[in-house]
Amino acid sequence: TIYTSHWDAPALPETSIFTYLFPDSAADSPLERFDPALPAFISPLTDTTVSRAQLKENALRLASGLRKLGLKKYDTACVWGANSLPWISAVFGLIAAGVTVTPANVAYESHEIAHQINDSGASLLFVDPANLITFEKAKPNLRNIFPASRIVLLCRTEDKPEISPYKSVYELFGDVAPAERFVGQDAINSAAWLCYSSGTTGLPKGVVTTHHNLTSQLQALNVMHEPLKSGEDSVLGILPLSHIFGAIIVLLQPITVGVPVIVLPKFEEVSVYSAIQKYKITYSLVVPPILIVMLHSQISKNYDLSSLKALLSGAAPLSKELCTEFKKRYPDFKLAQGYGMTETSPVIMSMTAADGAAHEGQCGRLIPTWEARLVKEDGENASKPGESGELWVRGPSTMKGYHNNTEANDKSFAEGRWFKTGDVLTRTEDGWYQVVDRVKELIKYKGFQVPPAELEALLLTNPDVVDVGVIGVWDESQATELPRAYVVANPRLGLKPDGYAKFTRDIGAWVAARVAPQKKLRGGVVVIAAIPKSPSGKILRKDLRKRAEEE
Ligand code: AYL
Repeated sequence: TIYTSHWDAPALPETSIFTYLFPDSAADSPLERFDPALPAFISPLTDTTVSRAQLKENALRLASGLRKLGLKKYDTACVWGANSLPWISAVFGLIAAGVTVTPANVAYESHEIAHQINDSGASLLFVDPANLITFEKAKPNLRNIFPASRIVLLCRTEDKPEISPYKSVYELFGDVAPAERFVGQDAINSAAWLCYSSGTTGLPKGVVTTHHNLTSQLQALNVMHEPLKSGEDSVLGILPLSHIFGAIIVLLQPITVGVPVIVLPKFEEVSVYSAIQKYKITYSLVVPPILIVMLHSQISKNYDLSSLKALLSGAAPLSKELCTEFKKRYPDFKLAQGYGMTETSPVIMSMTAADGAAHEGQCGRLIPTWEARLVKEDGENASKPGESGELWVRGPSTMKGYHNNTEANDKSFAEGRWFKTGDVLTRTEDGWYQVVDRVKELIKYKGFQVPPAELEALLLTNPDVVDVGVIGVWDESQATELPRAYVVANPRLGLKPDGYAKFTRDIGAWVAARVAPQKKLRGGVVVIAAIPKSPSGKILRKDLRKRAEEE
């Protein structure tokens, strides 16, 4: 059985994401055109508002500055920083110039950013001044040479550190010139975004998200969404814009409905509650650990949060139990859930806020444009309600493929361009889905991807470790998985059980010094005699998971 969405199919324009969002004429885009003076993005930190008209003009000015630096359509640039207005300016300037955006996690360590810059082939870097020290460490490992003109600071011109040889993004602004156009096959085939995801196995890979992937996704979201109302609603922008959830649902979608986003660098209780109160924010995108913090908050009662109508959670499992507890504490907020992946631009399933109460623990119904199958272990499609199977999907928002990686593409796509998600789901008779398991090796810490293969490769470079297997262990109190390493100690250490505590502490600290914080071994380090492996040498993570449950 092949399932489809019960919502109407949207029109699927073949144009660039920039032209779609900021049409010059009605023929350019099916989107409604809103008052150009409406606020698009607001920063409570600098107390600055950017209107829709300014956003577009800034993008066109930056695009011409980028052209002066020699950047061309189809080039790639990396944007590396926390959520901020300069970050947003940089990204819209790049898409206006037809340059592919590869956004990097703000907390990356030097080898992590070097991998993304090298693999993506980025030839320009927008960087948060706070990341300059880490960037200097990464520099010797970069394949592209970055002259000072190709390193641009994500900060206000007036805040530019005096000592830095680099310009701020605003100093690149040139004259307003037309945006690069992508029409027909060019829009279907050209990369707009290049996020990094490990997929079902291995190291982080570039996910080629085309212009058409994005416009199809935004069209689909706007069919199924309860409309956010321009002039009434506003969105809290705390999720990292460098992750696909933030990029599409926080950065782009509000523009399509004429609603402002209040931008903050991260979830921090005081600044978030103050912003909700001050800007009367009505809608927020969240991940489950944020709901846990709100659930146990000692201070949320000191703020007027009554403007908030709904929260939409995604990127990690949100249990029925957490929904119930959350609703007890905050009965006036509607709570809904969505499901998707970087590879699917990202939403596959979702529900409206109004549906949330009746569907706790479920992740929604197929949004428009998607076809889905649940493939059982015997290769047959599940067809009965409640039967579980691996979700395979097909639709115009499926990535073009992993960047320069035929092997991973061959593994991820089945005949007929079905994309294998690596997640196991069930479906009710009337089309509601629930995520019940994951058959891929990916770990998720608070919605962030933690590829175990990456931690394993790192740990094998430690001379005290001869073998290792990494899995995620569930922590109910934080509503997240935590990465845990099982390690075989080098026999030359002559390690005895009374030395395990120090050894595992040292290993944990050694890893923590080398990775972004979400990849720390918060689930612990466990000494093991041998890593369970299949005859072909593959780590049997199922066995490690079973062991973790028994411990
Ligand atoms: P990536 N429940 C359980 N697991 C989930 C869920 C969910 N609701 N959403 C995502 N995952 C897991 O690429 C799942 O294993 O994308 C999936 O394969 O960082 C993996 O996370 C993908 O991780 C939405 C829809 C946000 C999608 C998203 C972003 C998905 C993050 C909001 O409404």
